[in-house]
Amino acid sequence: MNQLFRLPKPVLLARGPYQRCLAANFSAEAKPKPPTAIVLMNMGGPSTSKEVGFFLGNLFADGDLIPIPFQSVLAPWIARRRTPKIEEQYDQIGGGSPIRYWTERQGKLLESILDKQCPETAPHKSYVAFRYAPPLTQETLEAMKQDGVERAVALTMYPQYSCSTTGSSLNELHKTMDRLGMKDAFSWSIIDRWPTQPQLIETFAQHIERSLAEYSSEERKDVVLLFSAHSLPMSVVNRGDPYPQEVAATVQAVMERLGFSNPYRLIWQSQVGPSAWLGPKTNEVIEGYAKQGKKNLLVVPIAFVSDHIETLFEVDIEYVHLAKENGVNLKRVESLNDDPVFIDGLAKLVKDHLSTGTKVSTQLGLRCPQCTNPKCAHTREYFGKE
Ligand code: GF9
Ligand code: FES
Repeated sequence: MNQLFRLPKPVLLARGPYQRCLAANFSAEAKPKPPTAIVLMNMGGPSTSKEVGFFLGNLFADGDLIPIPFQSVLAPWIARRRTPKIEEQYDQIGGGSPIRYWTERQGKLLESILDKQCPETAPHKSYVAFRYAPPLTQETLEAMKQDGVERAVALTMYPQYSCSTTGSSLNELHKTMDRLGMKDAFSWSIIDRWPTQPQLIETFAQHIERSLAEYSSEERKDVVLLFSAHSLPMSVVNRGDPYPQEVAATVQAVMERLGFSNPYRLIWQSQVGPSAWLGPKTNEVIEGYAKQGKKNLLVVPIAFVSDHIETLFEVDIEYVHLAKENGVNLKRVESLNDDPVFIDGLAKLVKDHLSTGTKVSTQLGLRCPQCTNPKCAHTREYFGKE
């Protein structure tokens, strides 16, 4: 493992806010310890339906996600064309995405556990860096600078790594620091994937068990578990993206934990446009199993850790409706959100990361076999691989 960050500066007085408060009283020189930043990365979502246009504009401008020619000209045009329909969807789930609420809450809860469990790196301060909605990477980096941060951990909130999700966030982080002249401002390490983190698996398993308990005992063992993840374009899969394998690893671990109590499939949702996407598609799976006479389907969103449009609209409204039309009962397990078992797992993840001195995972160093994106090389060079 690479030795990465500067060792913490020696602290004269005992740690913790109470002690530092005393230090401030007795010694003008004793500076407060700078916080260890934990930067939670995700795609973000429009907090109100008014922000849909801005969100989509950023999404279609992301060359790591959607490489289109004349992107800076075409992105605003495509975004504007799609905005009304997506605004309507957000209106149907209460007028906006809850992802900022959940991510900030996850960060705050994480902070307080880490301050108790890791006094060496305390105080910890959580930040959110979204790819397509505020707070964007630039805003977050400026806040960190303002707060005197020296040591920072980039924590992806996508458990499984894809170049279209975590990869894009990391490329954006590096590019924004470069643009702002902040490449020497912080000492970084990265938690880039955690598809089988034990408490992640435990929380999924508990949420499934809680939902299964709602069926009668005769029905229960025949409930089909549908692990549904956001799909990828086949061009991304064939480039060698690690996401399908890592999502499958999560599913396997959850089913092992459940003792393979129920029949299950890993299926893929949210395909858009005319190009080929990874399947089977969740909507076609619902229709297929309805035809085969299945009575109960239980959807488990396996690639997001909090509520978002793909669960609240696509599953809870669209797929529930589709299932009803096809005469099959469809339910969804609760998202992880602020479940204490899950948050404790996040804390364990960060604690282990800080204590081992890992800079990036071994796997981050290996680019997709067919990667032609120069940003992927620059990012790895900067964060410590290649
Ligand atoms: C994704 C998670 C995993 C076209 C948009 C109109 C493209 C895309 C994705 C992958 C999100 C969340 C994966 C495209 C083009 N991608 N979505 N890739 N998204 N949409 O390449 Cl957990
Ligand atoms: Fe996967 Fe570049 S697209 S490393």
